[in-house]
Amino acid sequence: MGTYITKKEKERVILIGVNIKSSKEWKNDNLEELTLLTKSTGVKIVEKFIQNIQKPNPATFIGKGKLDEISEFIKDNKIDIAVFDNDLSASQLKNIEKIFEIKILDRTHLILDIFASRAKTADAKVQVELAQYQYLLPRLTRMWTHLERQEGGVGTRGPGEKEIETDRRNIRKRITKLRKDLKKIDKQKMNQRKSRGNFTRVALVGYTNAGKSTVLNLLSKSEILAQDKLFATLDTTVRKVVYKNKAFLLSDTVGFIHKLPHSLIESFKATLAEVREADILLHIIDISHPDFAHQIEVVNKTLNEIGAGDKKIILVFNKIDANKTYSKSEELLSFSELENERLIDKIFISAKDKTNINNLQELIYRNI
Ligand SMILES: Nc1nc2c(ncn2[C@@H]2O[C@H](COP(=O)(O)OP(=O)(O)OP(=O)(O)O)[C@@H](O)[C@H]2O)c(=O)[nH]1
Ligand SMILES: [Mg+2]
Repeated sequence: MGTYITKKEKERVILIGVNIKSSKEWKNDNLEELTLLTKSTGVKIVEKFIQNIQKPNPATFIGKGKLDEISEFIKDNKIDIAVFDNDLSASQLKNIEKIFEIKILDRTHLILDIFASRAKTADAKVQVELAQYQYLLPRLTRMWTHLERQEGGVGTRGPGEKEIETDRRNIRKRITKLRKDLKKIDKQKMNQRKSRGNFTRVALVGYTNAGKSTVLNLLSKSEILAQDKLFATLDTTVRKVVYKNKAFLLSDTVGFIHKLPHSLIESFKATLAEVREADILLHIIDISHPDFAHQIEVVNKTLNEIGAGDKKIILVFNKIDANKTYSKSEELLSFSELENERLIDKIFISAKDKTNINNLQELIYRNI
């Protein structure tokens, strides 16, 4: 799918979020996560806008006054892209684009874009492309046409702009083909899993950037890409780990995030099978993150969605080196979410400083 063209000049971006007063849902972190997500695409963030509203405007999501204010800012500051922290309906997208006259990305589009730029293996590429087309199909209007001058950059690693204008039928055909490819991948992966024998299977899960790959590297003495960037890992890696007289299989996979696009979850079911079929989950938590409690909830919710809601879990609180007050977070373990019989144990570690890794090994050993 689309190529990744590096532009000479960085695209200038504004971020837009809302605090919805009627919503009980966890709210706005001053767009911190959206900032990280956006930055990881290499653009320049020029300004952030947050509006407090009672409920989203059905036509334009944010209110009229704010729209005008932002519109003016866009013109005065030569902004190329506006990124929304929420998901927008097709008609909201179109309406806002008419007013702003620049490229609009909603949260799902942005995440899909990041996944597209990270996808390296054939499997990951098929899964991301399928999710992208599913996202685009209901949004196939002429909304992108005035952007044809622009090439590459964030938000265009989807199907090419020209392609979008061609028949929806072509895209449907492509989706059918990708689904077939995905089935083949599913089968291959299933056979691979069968051929691995009867080892106990342990899967690393967690919010993106929590330290899953770092833990895998430590426990299996291998070298998976671990990076300070969101969604560094898109594929599943499985390693055989031998500790004392026991061997088990340890897998590392794609990280979760608040509002992970549903189409991505669907496409990544094959990749996430390792989690679904695991005997034990090691839930890695970045305890140095101010929002880690919310991240735990997001991971639990996502586990339910992929059919892994009933797995035994060991909570691994990571990055204690970066959070000196971690002992206090023990209190947080009284969370209703964590008080169930699925929780078999918990441990505090630093994968970076290799603190408590022996105890983690012992803990896994005792439970397999
Ligand atoms: N300070 C500190 N940083 C850590 C620790 N463990 C991992 N990190 C850093 O956190 C960042 C993310 O680590 P990864 O292992 O790539 O995280 P991940 O969960 O695999 O992330 P994704 O694959 O993107 O979902 C890297 O920069 C790591 O070096 C730790 O114990 N302390
Ligand atoms: Mg990783």
